[in-house]
Order: sequence, then C-alpha cells, then structure tokens
Amino acid sequence: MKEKLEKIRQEALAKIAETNALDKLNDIRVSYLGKKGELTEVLKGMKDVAAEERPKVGQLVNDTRNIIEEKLEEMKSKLAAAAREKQLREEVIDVTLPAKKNNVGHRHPNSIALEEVQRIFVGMGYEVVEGPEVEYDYYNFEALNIPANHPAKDEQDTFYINDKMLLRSQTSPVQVREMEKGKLPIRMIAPGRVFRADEVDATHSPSFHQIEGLVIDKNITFSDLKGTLAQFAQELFGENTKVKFRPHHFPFTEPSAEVDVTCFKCGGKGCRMCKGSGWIEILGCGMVHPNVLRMSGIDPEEYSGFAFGMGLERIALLKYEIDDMRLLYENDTRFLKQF
Ligand code: 2U9
Repeated sequence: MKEKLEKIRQEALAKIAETNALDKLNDIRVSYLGKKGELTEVLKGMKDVAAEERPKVGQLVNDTRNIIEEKLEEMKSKLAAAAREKQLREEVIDVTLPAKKNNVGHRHPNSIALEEVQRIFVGMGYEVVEGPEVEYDYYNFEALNIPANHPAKDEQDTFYINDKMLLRSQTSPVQVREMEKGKLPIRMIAPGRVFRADEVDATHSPSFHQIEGLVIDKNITFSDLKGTLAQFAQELFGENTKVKFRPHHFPFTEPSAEVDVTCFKCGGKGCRMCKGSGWIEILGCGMVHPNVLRMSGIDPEEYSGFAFGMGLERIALLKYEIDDMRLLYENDTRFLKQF
C-alpha cells in the first residue's frame, strides 16, 4: 500500500510539473483526487488493511492527497500568472503614441450661406424646390421670354447637349415647371447648380450656384418685392442694411431692377470692400413678365408676381470676405475651417 501511494505521488507530481495549461491541470485533479480517481480507489481499499495499520496508512493517504493538492494549487497560480503576463504583453497600449487623427470635415461656405438664405425665406413662408441640371432649351430660354437671337443663347455662353437640351444656365426653369403645374399661389425659392461657358477667374466659374425666388398671387406688386428684399437684406447683412433698386433689363421681368445693399463693412461711408461707393450689388429682380406668365398658363390679368435671382458664391464671398472664388472649389479644409 505504501509503495502504491508513493508511486501515485510521484506520478501525479511529475504530471503536474509537466503541465502547461490550466485545463490539463484540472484533468490531473480529476484523475487522482476525483470520485473515481486513483487516490480515492486506494481509500476504498482501506477495509482490507489490518486495523492497527489503518491510522498510519490513512495518514499516508492524507499526506499524499495534501501534497498533490498543494502542487496543483501551486501550478495553477503559476500558469494563471503566466497567462496574465502573456495577455498584458499582447494587449499593451502605448499611451505615449500620438492619437489617430479623426479628420472631421467642415461645412462649405456655400452651404453655410445657402442654409442662411433658405432659413430667411422659409421663415417668410417660401418652399424650397429643386429641378434638373440638364434642361430643355424651352424651359431655360423660351418659356422665360428669352428670344432665339438673345446673346445668352450663344453657344459661346451656354453648354448645349443637342438642339433641344443644355446644361441649365439659370435655375429659372425650376420655377417655370412649378408654374406649369397650375397650383397657385406660388411662393418658392430654387437653389441649385448652373452652368455657363465662362473662363475661370477670381469672380467667374463655368459651374456656380444660384438661388432664385418666385412669388405669384393676386395683387402682387413691386412694393411686395421691395419689402421682401429689404427684409431679406436686413436678416442677411444686419438690421441697419438699406436697399437700393436700380432700373435694369431682364427679358423675363418687367420692370426689372438690380439691387444694392449698403456696405456692411463701412455702413455706407465707402471702403475697400465697396470700392468707395458705400453700396454693394447683391441680386437682380423684377415683376414677372406677362409673356412668361401666359406661356405657363397663368392669366396675367388675374395674377401677378415678382422674381429675383442671386449668385450663391457671390453671397458667400461677400459675407465671409473672401476675395477669390477659386478658393471655394479647392476643398482645402485649412481654408474651409475658417468659416
Ligand atoms: C421666372 C421668372 C422670372 C429670376 C431673376 C434675376 C433677376 C437676376 C442674376 C443674379 C446674378 C443671375 O447669378 S446671376 O448671374 N439673376 O438678376 N433673376 S430676376 O427671374 C425669373 C425667374 C423665373 C419664371
């Protein structure tokens, strides 16, 4: 019995010493100390041991059990420490490394200006409507009372796709399409990209953006137009802003005007911004030409309306005091983040 216990002890301790994984250690525990384990089997054989020998043998069994348990515990701690050590080594975080840069973009000055203009007109009850960038000659020119021989129709100014189609040179076709629907009154703005065959310079680009507005209802007069644009200018450039209407000509409006605002930089005294005049031109406008109303099925005897149009880039350049339009198209975040 003594030899058997000694053999069990040696075998178990050797196996424990060889183990390199925690789950294997548990297998060893079960195979020696478990219900059907080798040591438990020896205990079951105690009944065959002579009565006077039993205390001694019992003590020996207990000693063997204790030493196996002790070594199991020891190895368990060793393996657990090694596993933890390995995990720490593998998951090490060097807090001194520079953080990964999360490059967040920035709203474009065009977008900021557009949202501001939209906010003002939506506040006055206008709807924002969009339309196609590729248009029919009819909607871009004819329906707007622009005659076939008008210089704007020249191939040198407009990008034609074929005889009938072109890249819109203004957002007015969106308004024509809205008028054709026959749902009156209309109170809308049409923002969007337009195209003109211009050379790129500080104030021109072959593709830029416009915001046009259209109001059609009974009894709409030039006073409504003046009041609306004066309110718009005050909201956009400050409450002390004044507006000036200079007579002009557009084929689609009659009468027509260009609108200047008092310089928001010098208040009208004259400075570099307004080239000494105290005034800055911001948009064009007028009462919708009766021919334009008629062509879209609206009776000019019953309804009248006003329209206006502005270049979005021009508004952005003025508002943020940017002196070159090309900066708006470079998408350099160092530039964009200033606004
Ligand atoms: C309909 C009828 C009339 C839109 C208008 C202007 C005056 C105007 C320019 C401003 C700078 C174009 O971007 S720009 O070069 N626009 O001066 N636009 S009235 O008139 C319309 C529009 C639609 C049915």
